[in-house]
Order: sequence, then C-alpha cells, then structure tokens
Amino acid sequence: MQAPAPTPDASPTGGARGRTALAALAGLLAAAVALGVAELIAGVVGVASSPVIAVGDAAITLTPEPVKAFAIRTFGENDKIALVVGTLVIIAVYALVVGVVGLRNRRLGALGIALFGLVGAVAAVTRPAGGPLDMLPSLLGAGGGVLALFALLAPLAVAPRTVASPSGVAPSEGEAAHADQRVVERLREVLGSGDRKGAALDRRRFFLTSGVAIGAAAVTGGGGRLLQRRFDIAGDRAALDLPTPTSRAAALPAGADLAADVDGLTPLFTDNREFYRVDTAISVPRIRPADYRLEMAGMFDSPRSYTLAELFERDDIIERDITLTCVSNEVGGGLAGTARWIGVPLGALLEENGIRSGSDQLLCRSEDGMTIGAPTRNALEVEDAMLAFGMNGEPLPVEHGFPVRMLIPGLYGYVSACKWLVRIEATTFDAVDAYWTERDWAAEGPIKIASRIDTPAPLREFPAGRRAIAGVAWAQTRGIAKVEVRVDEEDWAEAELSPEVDADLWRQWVLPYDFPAGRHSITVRATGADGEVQTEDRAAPFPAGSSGWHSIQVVAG
Ligand SMILES: Nc1nc2c(c(=O)[nH]1)N[C@H]1C(S)=C(S)[C@@H](COP(=O)(O)O)O[C@H]1N2
Ligand SMILES: [Mo]
Repeated sequence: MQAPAPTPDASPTGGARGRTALAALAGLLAAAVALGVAELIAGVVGVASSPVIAVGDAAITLTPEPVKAFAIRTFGENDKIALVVGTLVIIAVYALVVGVVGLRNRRLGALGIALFGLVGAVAAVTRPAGGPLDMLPSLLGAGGGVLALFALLAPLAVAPRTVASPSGVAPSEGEAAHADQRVVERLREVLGSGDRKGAALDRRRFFLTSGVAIGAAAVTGGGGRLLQRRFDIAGDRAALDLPTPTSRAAALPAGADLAADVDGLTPLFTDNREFYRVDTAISVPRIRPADYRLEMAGMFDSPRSYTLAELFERDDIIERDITLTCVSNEVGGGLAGTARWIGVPLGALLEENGIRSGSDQLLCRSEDGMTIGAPTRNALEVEDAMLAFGMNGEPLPVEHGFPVRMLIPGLYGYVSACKWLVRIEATTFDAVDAYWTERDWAAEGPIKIASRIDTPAPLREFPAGRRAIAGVAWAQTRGIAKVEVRVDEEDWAEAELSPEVDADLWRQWVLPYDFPAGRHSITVRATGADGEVQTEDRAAPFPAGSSGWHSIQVVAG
C-alpha cells in the first residue's frame, strides 16, 4: 500500500528570491506570535513580565546617563514610547533575519527565537522585583514562536514527491520501512536544511498558515492586553490629589544642593525614577485607592481600620525630607536615596488605636504577604516616623509602595519601610519573626553612619590638576557633623558640607584637590553629630549592615 505523499500545488522551485522574502515574512510572523503569546501569559503573571516591557525596563537601566539625557531631550514625555517603538523595530529586523536563516537551517532559526526569548526572560527576572514566574511569558512566547516558524517554513520547502523504496521484504515490514522513511523525511523537513535542491514551494499552504499565525498573534496579543488591564492602576494613581500637609518640611537654605556645581555628585533629592528599589515582589502589588484599607490588629486597646480617604482627610499631615537606606548596601554602594515625603505621623496613629505598652514589634504586612518587623519604640518615639503616601510631590510610585508605606528615619528599610502596607499588628519580637528576621537578618536594624565617594569615579583616569572629590554621608536621626578625606598617605582633610537641613537627610560633601600625575587612593570617613567617628572595621551587609571606609583608586594622567 502506498500512502499519497504531500503534493505541492505550486511551482516546483518557487525561485530563490521569492522564497527568501517569504522566509523573512515567516520570521516576522513567528515573532508576532511569540510576542502575542508572551502578552497573553503576562496577562496572567503580571504586566512587568511582558518581554517588551521587561526589555524596555532593562534598556532604561542599562542605558548610560548621557544617552538617557539625550532621549529625554529629544523625545521629552514620549521617551518611553520612543523606546518601545525602537525595541519593536529592532525585534522586527532580527525576526526577518531569523526567518531567512531558518529557511536554510531550522535549528539555527529555532535557536534565534530561543535566544530572543532568553533575552526577554533574563530582562524580566532580573528586574528588582523579578521572580522566576516572570520568565514564563518570554519562554512560552519563544516556544510559540518556534512552532509558528516551523509551521510557516514548512510550505516553503516541501519535500519532493516521496517514493517508497522498493524492497523485497514482506508487505507489513515494507510498509513499516516506508513509514520510517516518511518520518525521517518529515523530520528533515522540519529540522534540517529546507533549502535543498528540488524542494518545492507551497504558496497556498504558506499563506493559509500565515493567516492562522496573524490570527493567533492578534488574539493572544489582544487578549493579553485586555487581561493586563486589570492590573493597571496608573489612571487611579494619576487621578489622586495629595492632601496639603499642615506641617511642612524644613525650608531649604539657598545653595542647599551642592550637586548644582559639582559634576558627578549625587543630587540632594533623588528623582522617583532614579530612586533605588529593593523588594521581594514577584509582580508589584497594584492596589486601587478605592479598595485600600489599613487594618490595625494585635496589642491595641481599640484597633480600627482606615481607608485612604480617611488618611488623606486627617488634620495632622506632615511633610518631611528623609534619606532611606537599605541594609544590603555595600560600602560605597547606591542603595540609598532621599525624597520629600508626605504622610501621617506614625506615633499619633498608634496612640489613637491605644497601643499597649507590652508590644515591642510592629508586624507590618504588605499586600503581597511580605512582612516587615519594626521596633514599636522607634515607631512611637522617632519624631518623623510616618505612614507615607506622597513622594517628591506625587502619590507614591507603584514600585515604591502605592498607596501607603511606612518610614522610620534611622532604621534600614527592611525593618521600617514596609511598602503596599495593609496591616499593622502590634506584637512582640518573641512572638513572631518577620520575613528578613526569619532569614537571619538582625531583628533590629539601626542605620550605621556611612559616607561615599561619588566623584571621581573609581579606576577612572583624568587629567592631573585640580578637581572636586565629592560624595554624600548619612547618619539618619543623628546627623552628620564632619566628613574627612584622605588622599594617599596624607593627613585627613575636612570637606565642605552641604547646609544642615535635617538630621534625617544625608549631607553632600566636597573637597577640591590638586591631583599630581600618577595613581592615587582616596578614602572618606564621616563623623556624626553625636561624635561617632565612622569605623574603619569592615563588615559585610549581612546581618546588620555594612561598615568600613569607602576607598577608591584613581589615575591622574
Ligand atoms: N512590601 C515590601 N516592603 C518593603 C520591602 C519588600 O521587599 N516588600 N523591602 C524593604 C527594603 S529591604 C527596603 S531597603 C525598602 C526599599 O524601599 P524602596 O524600594 O522604595 O527604595 O523597602 C522595604 N519595604
Ligand atoms: Mo533593604
């Protein structure tokens, strides 16, 4: 018995040019299917896991400052759109090439799409809040893309009419051998070089498959976008009006920000978009303002709950400048930032719920279930401790805890700065461990005094002569009194400090220095307003925060 072989209904060869063009189109459609499937999965996993968004985010993070500045200058508010369009154009060009390569070698084509998926997956999982699930859209999308590519390339290189090899074996075995041969033929068609001589081009099948691919891309992509809408709270956030604080932040003296005159020095206030971000959120919690409730529980005499409107309507709203620091910050690292925050005083709120004296820990719960254990004493006694909902003049960005987070000056974020805060349980350290404490980080995390050199950049070569050595120093709640700099084996020299504004705010420091040609080491140390001199003893961030002097090597040419 002879099964009919597939019969191409078009020209036997199709012409090399036409075939290549169709292969490029196949690549493009495969990419569309890949992106569509990825959007659909992102509709389940979370918006930020979409490869286009993740790659765009990564691109922003990896783009050097001058290029970013150029993009913002050129595209203004549309810089994000320009980035997405640019990303799509690059993907399209890449896809055209993958299609043509795939025609000659299916495996290479598949590899090209897999690589594309891998880039998306890595971008998604390495976001600050990235988790393993975030790789799914890119990986499954790439899987869909490979299938689409194979399906689309198959009609471009149909095997010539298969003829059963005559064999003297018994009919049943002959049939089996024939089936084997067809399987091999089919495999070759799918995996191997499809551009072999004599291969035919099945245009009708190609265009039918293309139609299916376009439909699949549109349905998955469109469906994914619809699904993702349920995550979107950008509109709700933008529509919020922050209340006017009854107590304003301390006025800034003229010339408060030394970064205006010193290239490379960290600005006094950190842009929300530049603000460091540390959290465990696989996908950022998105809480609608209207749905928000803050619940008080545990060791309170009269615990109650608050809507966002109730928090906004209070008459004790404060505005404060506070520098936030992460316990994971290495000596010289960038996990610190300063913002002007607006919120409700934490002590007053705890008192009005009748906090009991036996509580020494506030177990703060975030919408995603994460817990942060803050010492009750600091929450009550540190003057500017607050539940913040405003950051640098806007509602908290979603990544920084929208709509409400806690802040306690003087404590590292992991024991004080719970984002997406939905519940405060007054309890004790004996009764329960919070997330980080369970992982053996110190239960109480007072911020260690620290200083950092921002400029010159380490290992940088610059012309010999006068230039500023500058950076920031912080010791929240105590304040910075002095910063000293040592170049090579010289004596410590005192740097100029930015004006004292508030003890919770870091201070910038600057020391102009005449660099002779050659290699130099620069070291910085700070002294707190309480007299503590920053220790030279090195400690790693784990378990209670890093210590030691920041020291860099530079070369003056
Ligand atoms: N819900 C939640 N809040 C959190 C965290 C987290 O993982 N989840 N990380 C904490 C840590 S370790 C720090 S340093 C600060 C960082 O705040 P930021 O991301 O706004 O800079 O948030 C804290 N609040
Ligand atoms: Mo942190």
